Amino acid sequence: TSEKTYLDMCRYIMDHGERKGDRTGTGTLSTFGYQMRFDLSEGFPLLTTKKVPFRLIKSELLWFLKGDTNIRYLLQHNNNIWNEWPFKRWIESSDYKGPDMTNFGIRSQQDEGFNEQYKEQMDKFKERILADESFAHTYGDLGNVYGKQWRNWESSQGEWIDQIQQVIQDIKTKPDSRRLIVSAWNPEDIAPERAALPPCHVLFQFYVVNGKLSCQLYQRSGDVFLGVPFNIASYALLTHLIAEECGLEVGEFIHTLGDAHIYTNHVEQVKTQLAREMKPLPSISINMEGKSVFEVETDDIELNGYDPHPRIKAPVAV
Ligand code: DHF
Ligand code: TMP
Repeated sequence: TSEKTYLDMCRYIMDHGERKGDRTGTGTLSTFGYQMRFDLSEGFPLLTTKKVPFRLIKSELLWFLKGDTNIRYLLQHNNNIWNEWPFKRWIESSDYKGPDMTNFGIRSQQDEGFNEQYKEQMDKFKERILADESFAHTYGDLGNVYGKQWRNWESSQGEWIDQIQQVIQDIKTKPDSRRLIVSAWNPEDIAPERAALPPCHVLFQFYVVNGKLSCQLYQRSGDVFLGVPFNIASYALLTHLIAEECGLEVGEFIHTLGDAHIYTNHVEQVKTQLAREMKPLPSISINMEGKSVFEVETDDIELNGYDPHPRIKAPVAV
């Protein structure tokens, strides 16, 4: 089944991954170049060997599709998955006057006293983003990340390109096209002052045959335990949404990874997960009734028959 291809990748990296250092100082087991294929007609590829919070995947994808890059929308939907990166910019700014938060990602795991201080500062930061619009404008924005590149790519001529609108138009009018591509990678925008994190899911391409829409993603860097289960479900959902809008059935999602890694502090969690039995995949239903993919709301997307094993916690490398 679809889930097995993910578990096979985990096993492969555990057995054959090379020890490799990384930007965050955590350390990884890593392999370069790995491809997974998910037949979307078989079921929705949300892992059952651990609970993956679909609610967060929905609100993150709708946030991208709105062209939004500010975590305020995510916080309004009680979604905390992007908080660490704007928080990092905040505590490194001259406006921040609280206790020293340098290297909070690693220190909060090692020092319980510090962890208390960190949680307090993070809570204050979140409250301020929600309450203070001008603070949110300055410190809640991730910069030129997915929402910007997908919906508002800025051309050298000072024009704005809506890649999602354009690719939908092309799928409808030229389904045989071999140019059905959306790119999030803009070499001009990967400098730290322009984007909090250079895009991980860099480029995707659609393909139409026999009335079915398939999608392939190239992801330059994949956190196999934490990020990748989200990425699989997110692109599967995007494929469903665009297929629905274009009057097509869903085909395959093909996930191609560059640096596919398991962080050394996720190894025990991966072992726990690999020891579990897979369960049947859930399905999704989307109620679009005359709405475009840009107007869909979280309540229009429903997950059915999801009965996963319990959640497995793991720290995120910042
Ligand atoms: N950095 C790193 N090192 N790994 C990532 O996966 C990652 N992902 C980002 C941004 N930066 C990243 C955006 N996506 C979680 C999942 C996806 C994600 C960020 C974080 C995460 O922490 N998932 C938890 C649940 C979190 C919750 O319930 O609030 C999980 O257990 O899956
Ligand atoms: P990097 O920029 O040094 O590659 O660090 C980014 C980390 O975040 C890396 O572990 C990959 C992970 N990641 C995902 O796996 N999926 C995502 O969607 C995002 C944004 C990040």
